[in-house]
Amino acid sequence: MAHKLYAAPLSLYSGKARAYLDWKGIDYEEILSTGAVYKDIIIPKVGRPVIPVLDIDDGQTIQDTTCIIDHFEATVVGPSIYPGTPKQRLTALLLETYGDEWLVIPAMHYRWNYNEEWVYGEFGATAAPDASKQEQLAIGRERGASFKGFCPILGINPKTIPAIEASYEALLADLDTHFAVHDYLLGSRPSIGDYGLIGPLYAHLYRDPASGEIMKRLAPRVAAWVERMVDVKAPLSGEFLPGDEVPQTLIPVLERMMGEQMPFLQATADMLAAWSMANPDAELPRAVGMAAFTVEGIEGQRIAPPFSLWMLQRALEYYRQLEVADKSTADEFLSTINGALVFRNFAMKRPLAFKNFKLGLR
Ligand SMILES: N[C@@H](CCC(=O)N[C@@H](CS)C(=O)NCC(=O)O)C(=O)O
Repeated sequence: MAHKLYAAPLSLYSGKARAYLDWKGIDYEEILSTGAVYKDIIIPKVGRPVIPVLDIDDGQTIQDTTCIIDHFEATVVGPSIYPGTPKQRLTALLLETYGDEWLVIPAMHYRWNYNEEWVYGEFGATAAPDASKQEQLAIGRERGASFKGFCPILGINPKTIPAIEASYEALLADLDTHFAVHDYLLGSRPSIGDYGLIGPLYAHLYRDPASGEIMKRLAPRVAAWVERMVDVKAPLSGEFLPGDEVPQTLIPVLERMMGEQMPFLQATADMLAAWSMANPDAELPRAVGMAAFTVEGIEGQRIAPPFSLWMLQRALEYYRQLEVADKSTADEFLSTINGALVFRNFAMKRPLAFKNFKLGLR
């Protein structure tokens, strides 16, 4: 019996899981996350309405794309999407966090400010595939409203929008230069970093029609990378670059992450530490308040989710556990990246664990 992936074409993290499972050559069946599937399967198993969810053929249920990926990385022999060398591995882990937890900002902005009507239809077609187009639109408006409602709390507003667009266009330009030479971030094999980026860069920024038009016009090589990622021609193929090389073309991408996301993550970590002192026995909330961020010189405020810290913790723990020689290689590499000092000195006072579909203090 094949594994079952409960997912949807319009969903950011579904795109990440699907692209990975296809490259890894996993036998699975994708099941659309309709209203009935949420009610009868997802909510009873996971406790909240979220996709993607994977039912493994042994009866286990896995939620969170990183956990889905790590399950197969641990159980399927053959090529891995985790590079084995320090600079590449660190780059890949950092860019997973950047894609998963930061590029959600441009993804949500372009979806809701350029594709709103279209995406209501998509929400409706997902929730009730057998309903009429008109019914789907009505259902989609209702379901989509709560997602659209995330925009202001993600820091998307008239003051920040020009900066969010300028930053996204600069990122596209940097990635377009990179993909002129390399098929994936670190060579001819996709890494966990590619899977972090594909979430926002596929469903919202490529597949939503008005966003896709922008990407194809400004950065056709990024669009071609998206197509390579989601339409897998040769599972389990390719190699990472030899000699632990991280192409120079990725430095501006890492610097953008260090400049925009890393100070925000440190603010989130500080807020989490204060929150956990004040609420020693409470369950972790999805956000521990609002924190400031700066994009292209413009300051905004957005919700500060501990989950983003759990993602960053993966990179931090990898970096801090390196043996002496690898650690100095990583340090030398980080010293070439503007803004990376915040990462090197990151103060994560409250380590986190993600267990039984819940994030908690470790
Ligand atoms: N970090 C998770 C995120 C899953 C997620 O946020 N999925 C979105 C759809 S793309 C969702 O269902 N959001 C609703 C919610 O979390 O309440 C993952 O990698 O799977």
